[in-house]
Amino acid sequence: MAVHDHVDLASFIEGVKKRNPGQPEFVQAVTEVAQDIFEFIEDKEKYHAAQILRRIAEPDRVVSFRVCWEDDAHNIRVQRGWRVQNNNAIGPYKGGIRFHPTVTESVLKFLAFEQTFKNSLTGLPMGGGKGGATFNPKGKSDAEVMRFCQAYMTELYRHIGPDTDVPAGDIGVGSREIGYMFGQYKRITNRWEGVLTGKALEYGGSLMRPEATGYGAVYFLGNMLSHAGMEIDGRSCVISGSGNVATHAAEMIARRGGKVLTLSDSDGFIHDPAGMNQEKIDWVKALKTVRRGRISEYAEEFPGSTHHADKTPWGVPAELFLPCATQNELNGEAAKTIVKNGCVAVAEGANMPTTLEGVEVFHDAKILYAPGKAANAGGVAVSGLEMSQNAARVSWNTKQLDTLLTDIMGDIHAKCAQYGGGGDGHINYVKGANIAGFKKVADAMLAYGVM
Ligand code: NDP
Ligand code: 2IT
Repeated sequence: MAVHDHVDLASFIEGVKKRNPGQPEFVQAVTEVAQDIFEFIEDKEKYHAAQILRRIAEPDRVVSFRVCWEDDAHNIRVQRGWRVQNNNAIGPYKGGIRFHPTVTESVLKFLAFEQTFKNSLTGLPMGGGKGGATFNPKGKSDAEVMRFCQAYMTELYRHIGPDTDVPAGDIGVGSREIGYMFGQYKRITNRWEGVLTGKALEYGGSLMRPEATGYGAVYFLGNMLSHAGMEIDGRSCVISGSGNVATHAAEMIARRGGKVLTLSDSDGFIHDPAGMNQEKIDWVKALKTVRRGRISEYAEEFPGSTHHADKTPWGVPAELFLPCATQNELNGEAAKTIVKNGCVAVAEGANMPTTLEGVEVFHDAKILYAPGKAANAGGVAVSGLEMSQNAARVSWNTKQLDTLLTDIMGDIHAKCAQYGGGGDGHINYVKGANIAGFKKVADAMLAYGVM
């Protein structure tokens, strides 16, 4: 057998940095995965010889395009849009679309890379992709959002399809935006097909999709706790964000007897020492999706709660933490504070919310720590189920879908335990998720030969 030159981990990371200048988020995501994969493939020549990790860390393609639209004051506006198709070894590219001013090619490449492992973990046939634009929906009228979404889809439609690439929502893209984009795809192609997920129920959406990411993260948290002989009931919980993922995570924590103390947005966080019940959470959902207001208004509405401008919630002592806003929102210092204050578990609803330093702090402290690619996979899993329902032209009920979601989150936990379990019974969920996610994609790629 031929003996191949193996690059070591340090040279591999150096290469990633060199090939992706000015893309720190992408380098960060690849670094985190590479550490575990190098250990796993050390004695497995076939993955080295076929350069599998090097190939997964090089997107199949990155499409970038101009999105031009007219605002209500008749100004011509120009934004940049992208679709990153990272890897379709195990199924059509699949992943959300993000509209936010902080969107860059680096951010979308990291998200599409992570998505590849996450989608593999769900057990469903979905490859990894991600898209987005530098558009900021905040403060825009419905008509402006509609014109932007139509302009974005007018370019995107030629790159996607139900068996090619199936986008969904992410930050700044919810039911309203999916509606405008799906309508435009249908108008251009004259085809009604399951090309997007996260659709409303009237036109092919799936029950449980809005809830799936937040609920799934809490199911995963529950699995971690019960594996360690604990439960959610009676425990305090700090959540960041106040969008789709955060509000549904809060709802399920409250339903399971936990006490949700905080929510946040990019202007600060609110602290409610009394905890949030369903009525308060419903109020936040309406604030964010109907009135499109700011979380600071919570403190005016509910006596006893306070707003902390321009601050993150990590200093509030609690046992459970669910970062559900955005990448790198929880750094090493915040992780130290969280550990010092007696945290038992962290489950990431957001994608890569913890910096590499923060992850190291959690690992050293041996708390239960689930990375986004495992804990927030429930959203894309139910997206996969939406694709199945669209393809079969059927609609499943809430009970069926919740059972499937519960089982998928349980299976992901089991895979993490299989590949991340140590001799002392402690599970390294990052390692487990990285290896289990990698293995399925890698083995499919080996089957295809060199491409
Ligand atoms: P939403 O747009 O519904 O909500 C995003 C929330 O995060 C808002 O509260 C927003 O505050 C806050 N936020 C966004 N950017 C920043 C920032 N730069 N700094 C501080 N706060 C910020 O998005 P989702 O809830 O859908 O997504 C949240 C996270 O979950 C993202 O990381 C996403 O990738 C991830 N995710 C989402 C899934 C889904 O199904 N929707 C599936 C899996 C993961 P503000 O209003 O001020 O912008
Ligand atoms: O990050 C994610 O997994 C999502 N934004 C959901 C992707 C999807 O296709 O449902």
